[in-house]
Amino acid sequence: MYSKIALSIGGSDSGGGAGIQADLRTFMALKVHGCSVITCITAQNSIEVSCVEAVEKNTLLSQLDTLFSDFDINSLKTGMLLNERMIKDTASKLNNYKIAKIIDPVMVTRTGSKLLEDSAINAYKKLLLPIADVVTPNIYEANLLSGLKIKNKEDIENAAINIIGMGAKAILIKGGGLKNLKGKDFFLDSNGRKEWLLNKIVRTDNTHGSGCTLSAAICGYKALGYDLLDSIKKAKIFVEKSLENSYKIGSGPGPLGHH
Ligand code: PXL
Repeated sequence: MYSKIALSIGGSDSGGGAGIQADLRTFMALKVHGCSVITCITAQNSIEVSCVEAVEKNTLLSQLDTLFSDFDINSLKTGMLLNERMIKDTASKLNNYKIAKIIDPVMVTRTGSKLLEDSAINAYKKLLLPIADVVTPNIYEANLLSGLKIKNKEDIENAAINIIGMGAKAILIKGGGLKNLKGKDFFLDSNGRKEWLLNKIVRTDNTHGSGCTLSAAICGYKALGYDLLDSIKKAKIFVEKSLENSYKIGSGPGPLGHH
């Protein structure tokens, strides 16, 4: 029990539904020890993000150095990385770690708050996609990374090919942002292996943190030793169950019940 370690590099959600908090809840549910490198502090509840503050470079790098100097970390994921400076600093360290890296290119919350400055999109493409074992954009993020305007399944497949061309070993584009593609995600890897992954649609408004939970669960299953596609399939089932157990705590969308 708890013999594997996963690391989440991302932002704190004071509401406890997304970001680092969702990731640690996910790791715990999978019986993986969770470490965290906090990149930003957000002040948020279920309806708004009222403040975002990035940590200093030294605070970011020290968290990474201190963890890796002692722990045998098995896998890591990145979430909110706010700006180009933070992406550069993170990438400079990640290059040295020979473990599975799940890059969740967090750009905006479901309520429309920006979690990434516009100028940082190129830094994602240049610095993080080339070292990603898998990148997990939603439709909105896939549009920004690929420069396409995704409307249907065919567009998703084309965007995936485009983004794989930036150097990621694999990509999972989450279809949920399009009405007719809820629960349908597209996987493609650099060997050309591709698969549409389908899930039960869980009817709930309490979806805050579902993207974070998916990438954290992929990271957790990778830490436990599953191969990438199995980790993704298991992570999708984990999200499905957690959505079934989601609950409401404020006046907006509530968090998942990590199960
Ligand atoms: O869901 C993306 C996300 C990531 N990180 C933090 C967040 C959110 C969404 O609210 O708050 C800190």
